[in-house]
Amino acid sequence: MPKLTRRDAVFTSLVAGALPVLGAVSSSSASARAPSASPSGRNSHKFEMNIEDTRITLVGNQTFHTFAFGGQVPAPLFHVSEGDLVEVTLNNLTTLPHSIHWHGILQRGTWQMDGVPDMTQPGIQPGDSFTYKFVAEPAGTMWYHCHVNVNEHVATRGMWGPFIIDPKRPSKVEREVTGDYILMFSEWASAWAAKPGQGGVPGDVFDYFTINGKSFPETQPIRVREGDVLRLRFFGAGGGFHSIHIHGHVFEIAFKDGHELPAPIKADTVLVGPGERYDIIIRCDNPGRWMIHDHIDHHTMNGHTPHGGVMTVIEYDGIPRDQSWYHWGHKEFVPDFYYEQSLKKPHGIHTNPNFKGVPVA
Ligand SMILES: [Cu+2]
Repeated sequence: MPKLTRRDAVFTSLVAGALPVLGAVSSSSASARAPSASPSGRNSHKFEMNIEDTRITLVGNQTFHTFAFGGQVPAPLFHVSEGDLVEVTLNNLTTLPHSIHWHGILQRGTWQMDGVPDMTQPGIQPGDSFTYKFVAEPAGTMWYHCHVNVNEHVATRGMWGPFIIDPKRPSKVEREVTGDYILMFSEWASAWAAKPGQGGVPGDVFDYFTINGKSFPETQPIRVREGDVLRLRFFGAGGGFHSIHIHGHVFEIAFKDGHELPAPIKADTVLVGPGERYDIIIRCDNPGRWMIHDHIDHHTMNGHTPHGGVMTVIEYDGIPRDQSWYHWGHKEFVPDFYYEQSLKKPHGIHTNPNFKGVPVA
């Protein structure tokens, strides 16, 4: 096993090679090169990803030590088609063992790729690498996370990212969608912020709450036009519940854990539990400025300060944003905060500088 020192080489495209499990593939990388077709007619993707010690900032001065896939929280977006072949080589550059569980992916015939330490594989030790190979199925909103000491690594160290599998045949509502957004909810106990290798224990006091690793006002607005049809993909990425309420609209809960519901549920609030995904469809038919927030009320605090945490806003085009009292009146808008631009790019793996942490020596 060569010593891995490529902290900056978060992703590299691998050269074409033979896959003993899945057959021959060629490369697909963060540069969004088109995937290749294997002899079976499936597209194939080959990625490499590091796990790094990083420090992210949730909001203000509140930082947190993370073990970050690709150096970022949330981790890079995997976006592929149903039935694609995926090969991911994971390099552990940290000082603790890790793995990846591909949550929601069936691993038919590849149960050894399920990423559970001492159950399906040994943990990937510091300095070691492991290559996962599997078929991307079923379609839907899936995700990936470490499965070593999940109480710490998933609950408080940010080891999670989205894995979106497009269906071979999109449904009617999927064909209507004009904007696709990823919102991963989690919570943080600041007592453990600077104590990697510890924390995530019963009785923890969670005092910071985030969407995609940021607390309001470091979250971003969702900017829409009247007539847009939004798909918001909610993920319970940490160990807590999040009761997500949207003002001014009746949305449809259309997918549960990636699977389309036979009868969508009309609602204005959806409770997202740990590990769950809900995809909701919002038809933008009510111009204005509308809150999206966690209705577990203290999840809208940053420590002891109200007006933070899991909050964002739907801003319609044409509604003035320059009122002096509007909290985000002079906000510098950061695109792709919800991977909404990456999701429109060709299939592959998509990094996101918004989520990049600072390396920790
Ligand atoms: Cu881990």
